[in-house]
Amino acid sequence: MRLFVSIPLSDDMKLSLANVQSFLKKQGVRGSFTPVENLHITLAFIGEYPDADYVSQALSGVCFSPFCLSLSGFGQFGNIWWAGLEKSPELDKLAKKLRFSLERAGVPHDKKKFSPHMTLVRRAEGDPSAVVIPKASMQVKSFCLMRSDFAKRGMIYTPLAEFSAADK
Ligand code: 2AM
Repeated sequence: MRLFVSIPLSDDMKLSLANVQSFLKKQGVRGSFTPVENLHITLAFIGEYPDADYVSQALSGVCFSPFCLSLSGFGQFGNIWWAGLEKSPELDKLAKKLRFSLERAGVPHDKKKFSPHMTLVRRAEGDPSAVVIPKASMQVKSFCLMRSDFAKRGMIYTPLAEFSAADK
C-alpha cells in the first residue's frame, strides 16, 4: 500500500484554503484542485510499503508538544500551486524526528528536503498573480499515518493511525 505521514488540517484552515481555491477558479485557473477533504501537510512520503503496523510502531515513539501553524504565502513547484506556512521550528523538528524514526526502523521514505506546503492545485494553468493567502492559524495536536489510493474520482486518503501530542 502507498503510505505517507501528514498533519490533518483544522476545518477553519481547510475553509480558508477552499476560499483561495474558489478565488483561483473565478480567475479562470484550471487544473486538478485538491478536494477540500484531502488538504493536508505532508511530513514524510513513504510510498509503497507492505506493513502499515510496523510503520505505526516506528512512529509511536515520536514525542512532541502541541504547536501553532499559520498560513503564509503562495508558491509553485512548476504547475503544482500551494499555500505556505509561517516558519515554524516546531514543525521542522517534528518532521525531522519522525523521519529519523522511520530511518532507524529501516522504513524507506522520500529524502527530499522538508518544504512545508499545502497543495491547492496540480497541473495548474492560468495566472496566479492576484492570489492572496488569508490569515489563518491552527493548533497542531496530532499527525497521521495515511494510506493513499488511486480511484476513478481521484485520490482517496485514509488515516490508518493518529499520533497525538503530549499534553503541555
Ligand atoms: P504534496 O505533499 O506536494 O501534496 C500523497 O501522495 C502525498 O504525499 C501528497 O500530498 C504528495 O504531494 C506527497 N508527496 C511527497 N513526496 C511525494 C512523492 N515523491 N511522490 C508522491 N507524493 C509525494
